[in-house]
Amino acid sequence: MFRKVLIANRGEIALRVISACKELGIRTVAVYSEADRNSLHVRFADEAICIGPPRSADSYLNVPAVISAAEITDVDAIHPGYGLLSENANFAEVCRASNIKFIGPPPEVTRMMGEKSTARQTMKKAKVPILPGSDGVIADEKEALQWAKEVGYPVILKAVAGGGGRGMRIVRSPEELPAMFQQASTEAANAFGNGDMYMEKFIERPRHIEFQVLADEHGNVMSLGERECSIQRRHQKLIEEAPSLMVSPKLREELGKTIKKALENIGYWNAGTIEFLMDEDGKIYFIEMNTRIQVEHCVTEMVTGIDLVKAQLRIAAGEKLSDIIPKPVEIRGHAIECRINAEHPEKFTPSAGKITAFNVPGGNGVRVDTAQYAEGVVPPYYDSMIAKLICHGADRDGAMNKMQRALSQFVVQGIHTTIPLHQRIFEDEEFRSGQFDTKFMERFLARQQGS
Ligand code: MV4
Repeated sequence: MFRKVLIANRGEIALRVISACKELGIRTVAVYSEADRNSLHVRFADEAICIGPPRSADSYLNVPAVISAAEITDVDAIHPGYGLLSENANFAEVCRASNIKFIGPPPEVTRMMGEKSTARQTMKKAKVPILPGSDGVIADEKEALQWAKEVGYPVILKAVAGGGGRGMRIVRSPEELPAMFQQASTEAANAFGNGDMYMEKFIERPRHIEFQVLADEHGNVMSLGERECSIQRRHQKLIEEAPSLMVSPKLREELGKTIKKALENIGYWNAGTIEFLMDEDGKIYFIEMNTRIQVEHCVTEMVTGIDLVKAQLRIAAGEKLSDIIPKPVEIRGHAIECRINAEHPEKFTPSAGKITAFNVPGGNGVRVDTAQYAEGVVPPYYDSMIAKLICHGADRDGAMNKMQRALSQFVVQGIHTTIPLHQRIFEDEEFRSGQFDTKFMERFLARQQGS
């Protein structure tokens, strides 16, 4: 096992990784920006190094600064958390060249999955269901028109280098396609330095369902079931749950097997998430793969009892999956996570500042992952998520009732948070029924306006 690990992140995920390291007897090094001097990840790590000014580009994304910190403190490995450098294949390559173990998949696989149309073709080859669409990159608008005719309108144009909802255009007729293709491609070239586009059949009201996987460095892959992540606003997830009401044990088992084979072929290792869209008929299609630990990993931990971050560390240290998870994975009960953001609950504007009072709920089946505290400060430079509240129940109703109780005991004063918004969602009949899709928040907010 590693002797010492550097955590190249901040906030709740930095603390989460420090916790996993502590439980495995690994020493920890925090890195921090000038805005994070008083952060808990700095206080709870064994060592801490300031790597630059507040803006992420000048600190947490500064590869030479992070690598220097790792060399000065003589760590064996770096855990990147999520966001920031976690899916940066160049960073993983620099780690490799510096003889520091990157806790994540090999850079070749990260780079391939980052190219969304290549990821699509790779999954297709491995018999993972994909949407009808283009084979690889579309050369020009003429080819785009041909693909759209074959696939059938509506279609969606996506940037090969995009993901997470950026660089997409829905096209409903051949008349509007040429202009949209040019617009989207120019936008993608400006945003990502790559204007390549691909195309898929557009699903009007999809559900977002994703499968968690773990893979060791000896060729073994395991599926840990799915999460339902359809409650989103502007591609920011607000609530996630596990399992999905829409995934039958048969689908879970069969898709799990297909995913396992696909990732064995690719030579994947460490933790990963395969994203799918589910259409109105319950059919499921691959869209993207995330090669990192995700924000919402906790709901999977709650229903499987597996510590995913400890598993990441043990995998990176060379252990076998069969030693880390010796028994068949069982899905027990139901877990729901609320992402608590420092935002105005109606205007969704960021709310940075000093927290004056902070009470975290607890009790059986309640988990709070946060790096915040009373008198803590939410800086304006980073993501607005300040806490995750995760509740586990025997079934979905039990988890929802526990969440309502826990939300009512979660006190944050001095800044605005999304807690009141979450409370209203948990009173909503459509949400409670479990029969929703990715358009839920639009309908919900319209209903709130009306009442
Ligand atoms: C789609 C789609 C409909 N049809 N692809 C948005 C984020 C990116 N990961 C993929 N996205 C979508 N891709 C096809 N073929 C609709 C979306 C989409 C969406 C997907 C998941 C969760 C929320 C969403 C919100 C708007 C659009």
